[in-house]
Amino acid sequence: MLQRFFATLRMTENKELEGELLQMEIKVLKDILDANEQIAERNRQLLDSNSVFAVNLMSTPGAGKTSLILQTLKELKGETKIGVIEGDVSSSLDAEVIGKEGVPVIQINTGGECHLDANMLSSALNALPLQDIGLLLIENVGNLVCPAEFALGENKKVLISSIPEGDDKPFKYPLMFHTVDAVLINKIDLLPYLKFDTAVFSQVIKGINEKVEIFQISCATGQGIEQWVSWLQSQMNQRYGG
Ligand SMILES: Nc1nc2c(ncn2[C@@H]2O[C@H](COP(=O)(O)OP(=O)(O)OP(=O)(O)O)[C@@H](O)[C@H]2O)c(=O)[nH]1
Ligand SMILES: [Mg+2]
Repeated sequence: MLQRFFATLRMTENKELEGELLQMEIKVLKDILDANEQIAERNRQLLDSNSVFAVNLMSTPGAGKTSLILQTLKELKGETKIGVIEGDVSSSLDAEVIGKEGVPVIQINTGGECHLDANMLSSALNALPLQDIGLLLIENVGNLVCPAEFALGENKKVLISSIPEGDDKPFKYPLMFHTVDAVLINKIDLLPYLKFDTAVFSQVIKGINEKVEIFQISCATGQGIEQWVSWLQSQMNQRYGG
């Protein structure tokens, strides 16, 4: 929103003024990200003091974030106490779906913002019974740009890419692919019907981010969910012990 505001201001014939406005824009954005990082650090400390492992789930709209949360709940419900934060521009539809599973869930409506930020997360954390939670799944707003820039205080960032989106997204949104710890290629049950080269896609992602973990999953059939969940458990164990 802020970037749009500055872009409009910069639509001037005066090159000197345009340069000054660009500098001002860069400074304002840096200040916003610095302030966000400070709050994210406080969130990190709060989560850590309660031994809560937090995962920030990001994707385009409809790639399967809520479906993945449901599958993860199904696999882990007996073993790990899970809390969920649902981020959407508006509505509480996803929180209602998750709430039916009997886990604590908080809906954040960003009211137009295309991402969650650390301040929004801080309010939601205050409303959750953190002492009773071992794993916190945070569904970010569906977007491949802004969520990559705003730390929340999470332990891991996970991107869900889905087959219908096409395999060119790492070229178009490199920061997102560079930022995350794992990429889940979802909807692989649709591979027979759509053009998507998973081998090339994985190779391109590794070129951007050599440490990233890549899983092929289907939230519709359950394929690959076991591998994702066992990676998640190993990350939690590394952080807080088994
Ligand atoms: N075929 C197929 N459909 C899937 C799969 N995973 C999710 N879907 C469908 O994709 C649609 C979107 O899934 P959601 O889980 O709501 O996606 P989301 O990322 O939470 O969507 P937003 O919250 O709106 O951004 C739904 O119709 C799901 O049933 C999958 O593995 N295969
Ligand atoms: Mg959703």
